[in-house]
Amino acid sequence: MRLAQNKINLKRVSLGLVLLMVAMLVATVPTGSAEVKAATTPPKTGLICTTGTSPNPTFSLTAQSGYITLPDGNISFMWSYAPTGGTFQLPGPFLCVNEGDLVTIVLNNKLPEDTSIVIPGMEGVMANGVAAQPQFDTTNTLTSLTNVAKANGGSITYTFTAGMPGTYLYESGTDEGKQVNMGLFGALIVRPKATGLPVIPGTAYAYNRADSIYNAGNEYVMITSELDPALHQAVENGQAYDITQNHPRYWMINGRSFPDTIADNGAAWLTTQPYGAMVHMQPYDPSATSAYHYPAMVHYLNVGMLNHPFHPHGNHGRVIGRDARPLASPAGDDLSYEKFLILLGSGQTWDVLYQWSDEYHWNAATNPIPVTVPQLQNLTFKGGITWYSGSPYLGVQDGLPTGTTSYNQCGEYYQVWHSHALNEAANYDLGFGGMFTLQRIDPPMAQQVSNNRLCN
Ligand SMILES: [Cu+2]
Repeated sequence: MRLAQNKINLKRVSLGLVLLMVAMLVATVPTGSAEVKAATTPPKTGLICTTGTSPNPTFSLTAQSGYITLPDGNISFMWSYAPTGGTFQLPGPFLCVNEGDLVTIVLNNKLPEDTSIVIPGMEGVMANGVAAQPQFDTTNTLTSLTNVAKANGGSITYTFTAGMPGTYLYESGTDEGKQVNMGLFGALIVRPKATGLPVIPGTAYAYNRADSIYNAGNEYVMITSELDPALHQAVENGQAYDITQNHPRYWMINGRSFPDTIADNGAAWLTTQPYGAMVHMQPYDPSATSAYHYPAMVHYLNVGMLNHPFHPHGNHGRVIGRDARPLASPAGDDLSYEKFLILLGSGQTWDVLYQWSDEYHWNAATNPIPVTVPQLQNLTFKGGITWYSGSPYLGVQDGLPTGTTSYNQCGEYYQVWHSHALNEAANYDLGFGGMFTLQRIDPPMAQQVSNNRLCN
């Protein structure tokens, strides 16, 4: 009976995978439409790409106002880039294009002031057919880093060839201190041609290098930003605001603050904040045919004004790219490096690979952890809620105190992943919150099956 149940569950899993693959195919099949397209059924975690029709993808974005919610119940007025004809969202859509594509971004402006888009590191950008360039007023004062869409209904068309693969910010180039803080930012990922590199099902490459391979089902974006509610209130009410007095109170990943960061993509109560930030993995699998033989990919982008020391607990990462350039010597030597805590500088992007190895293979029967496990009440509970399985062993669920609500599904582990500037791990000075998410490690599939308890 248990075996039969396993088979049914596994079938469900494979059917789910097939449906997901079909959905991905549908999302990437060229339709000739110039409109922004996104997958209709988003995965619970991980990157949701908005794609166009390669080799000439066109994206239409509208700079407009809207609202987001914060975990403490506050609501903030925002500006952001919505898909034209779609609903307001923060951040702007994550645009994915291929190396060599001729990319068009049409920017429509519903804001009461001029705005624009810059893509730091992208070369040869044209605006309405001429080279994009900084703008000056009649007194020769800089008014924008690039050509603008005029206030209240203007539009502008940017075009460029996506020349170098990697991770790019796109953001306002006009009055950035104000406009980027208001939420005018998003991510652009340029996929490499990967010509001549081995084609391995379930994997992808971040750069034109064999050592940039990763598990394509485990790809994540984390855009970090800060929010000072005083700025947002002033803009909403048409009042003055002194940017030199900027004092962030909310700290965000992908437009959300913890604990909203660990909610699924498309969580129902976060209608204008579609992107989660939980990193969901399984342990390294020595079999080269398993997706978990390959690391997860995390694209970090820091669009804020401050630097953030960032790390997951208990897990080094391998830095393979910075600012959309692979870490390689001119001769092509691998210059990637392992790092526990990385410092996300303002305006930087980092491409980092993560692999979780079950290093010590702790097992209650055959290889017990050589410490006395603390009393349960002293472990990870808050308000009678826990993500702890009741056991320190991966894939094992054990008793929890009476009255505890557990969100543990299958004996999985959770580790924090956050800005180590701990004032940023807060919502309006109240911790924990803010620039903070979780890494979730599920037991290997074979263990899930033998436990007769599949994670999802
Ligand atoms: Cu930490």
